[in-house]
Amino acid sequence: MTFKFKLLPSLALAAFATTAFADSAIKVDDAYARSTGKHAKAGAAFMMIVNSGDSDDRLIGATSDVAGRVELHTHEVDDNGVAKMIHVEEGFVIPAGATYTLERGGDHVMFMGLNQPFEQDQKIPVTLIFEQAGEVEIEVPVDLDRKGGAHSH
Ligand SMILES: [Cu+2]
Repeated sequence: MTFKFKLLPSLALAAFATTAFADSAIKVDDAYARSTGKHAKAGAAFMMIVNSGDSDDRLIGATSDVAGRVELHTHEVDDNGVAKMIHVEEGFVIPAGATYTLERGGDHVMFMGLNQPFEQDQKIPVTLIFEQAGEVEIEVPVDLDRKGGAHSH
């Protein structure tokens, strides 16, 4: 009988943890990740970041066990019309009440030095680090077939 009593507190704790996460002003929708080819050493993740809070937040970094380094990147087209990726050290401002989109040809989370190439439907654990919301842990499904915008990575 005591067994049942011991079980209850941990269940209550788990429920609390879920609620705490749901209360965060930051929510991530429609995330997916991709890498190119079987020998890819790099990959990228794209997503929609929803800030339902009253104050601006800022995505300042990301970490993941799947890669040696994770950076926040954007694309810029230089004077010769060549698109290149830039490491955005100051991160991305997520305005209050707005949705900020990381998409192909634009801002993205970059994985460098992959431990192994991404496989279709694999879930990539990523911790996003926000100035206000702190660390937000997400799982990003790999979708190699997904079509991007006009630009490819
Ligand atoms: Cu990049």
